[in-house]
Amino acid sequence: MQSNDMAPYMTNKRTLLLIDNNTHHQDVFRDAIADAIDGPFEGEWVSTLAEGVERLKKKGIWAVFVSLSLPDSRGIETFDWLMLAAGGIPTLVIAGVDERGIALEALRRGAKDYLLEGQVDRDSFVRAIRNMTERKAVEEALFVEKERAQVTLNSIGDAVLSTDNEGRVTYLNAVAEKITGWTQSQAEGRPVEEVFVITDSTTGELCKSPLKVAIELNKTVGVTPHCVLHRRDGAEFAIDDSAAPIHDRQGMATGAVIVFHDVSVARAIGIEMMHMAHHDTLTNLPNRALFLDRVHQAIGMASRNGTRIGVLFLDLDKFKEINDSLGHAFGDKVLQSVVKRLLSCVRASDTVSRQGGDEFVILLSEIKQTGDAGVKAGQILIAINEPFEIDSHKLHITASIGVATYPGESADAESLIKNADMAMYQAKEQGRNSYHLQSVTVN
Ligand code: GH3
Ligand code: MG
Repeated sequence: MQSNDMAPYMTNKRTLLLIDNNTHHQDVFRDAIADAIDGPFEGEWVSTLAEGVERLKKKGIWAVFVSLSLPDSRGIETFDWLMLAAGGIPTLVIAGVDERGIALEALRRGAKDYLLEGQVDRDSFVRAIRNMTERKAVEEALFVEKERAQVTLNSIGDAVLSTDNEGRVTYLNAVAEKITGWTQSQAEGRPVEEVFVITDSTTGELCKSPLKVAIELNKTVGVTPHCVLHRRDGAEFAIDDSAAPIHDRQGMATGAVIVFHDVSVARAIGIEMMHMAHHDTLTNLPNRALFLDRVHQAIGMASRNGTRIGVLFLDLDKFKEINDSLGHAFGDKVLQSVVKRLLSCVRASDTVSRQGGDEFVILLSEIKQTGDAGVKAGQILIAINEPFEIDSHKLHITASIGVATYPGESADAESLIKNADMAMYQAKEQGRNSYHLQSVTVN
């Protein structure tokens, strides 16, 4: 409804128009207007449809009473013509005593009420005016309420989407339109699964619509964990959502509403922070904490399956000299190149970790016998011994490696790493560029 249509209702007097050539009706209409209690009202009357339509064009009419037997028009057509001219103005029809069927048809087509000719007296007009006033007040209150809700829903940062009981979309606010890529008019009446498409970010499987779950369980359902919303153009958004059933006054579910918001940035930051908390920034390798966790898990698996694991503790020899002669930044590049060599020596299921400085630890998650860990240590030494070419410098690097295996002398992850560390010191003491297998040194 536009504001200029509302203007007449804001003036003090409400003008009622009677379109009827029956003089008795005109008289009682005049009396009823004088007696109507919700006024002040003023009345105008004309005798033909043509005059009525002309009057309506001039605006300012609050409600229309129209007879369906006019000199220039009869029956339901009269009402249809009037509706075209009256727009949203509430209309009451006056039908002949044997025209109840036509009156009911007029109600179906939008008339607010009807009077049959035999009942037209002052009191029936007063009652009809009263009913119209009350209905109008309710409609206006609803209109204001709806406007308020609409403005509120479009002002909040969250997306809001609602459906009817069959899961067909009834409403989207502006944010929901943006995130789903569907406008209100495109989405209205479509199955919600078409408009609000969500999948589980870990399995990629389609999630059941939280709106349908809310209707089925008849209660509010919380966030669908890790879900991703697929916009109409294919873009994806991580979202948090919560859905609730909508009830009518009798408490019956009439649909559901879902509130959701884009958490892509927050989730990406969370994932990044999680990664940073468990990885070394220079090499992007798992750090000490994550490595310890992997060794815990590997020990658990090995004891369940009766298999073996090995831990190699590696420290570069005389690395400080590289830093001192070529600079710390160059030293960093050397560390990164060493990491590439180490990764190329192990299986994907093994873990290479940086403990700090020039120290690395390697978890061999499945070895057949203790000696296999030593063999791997030997292969790594050979790989490191290959000359490095970094920024046109050719370098010869060596490393010392300590080896500990499970089951063996170590009962848990911490002692396994510590024993490998101690074995590494043995290798250093016994000349570097070697590995030490707990009690045996190999050059
Ligand atoms: P050793 O043969 O006994 O292992 O002697 P080393 O010179 O390798 O010295 P050590 O292992 O005791 O110390 C490692 C050195 O690595 C100390 C420090 O100068 C250097 N370092 C530690 N962290 C970093 C880093 O992030 N980047 C660089 N470039 N150097 C580092
Ligand atoms: Mg060192």
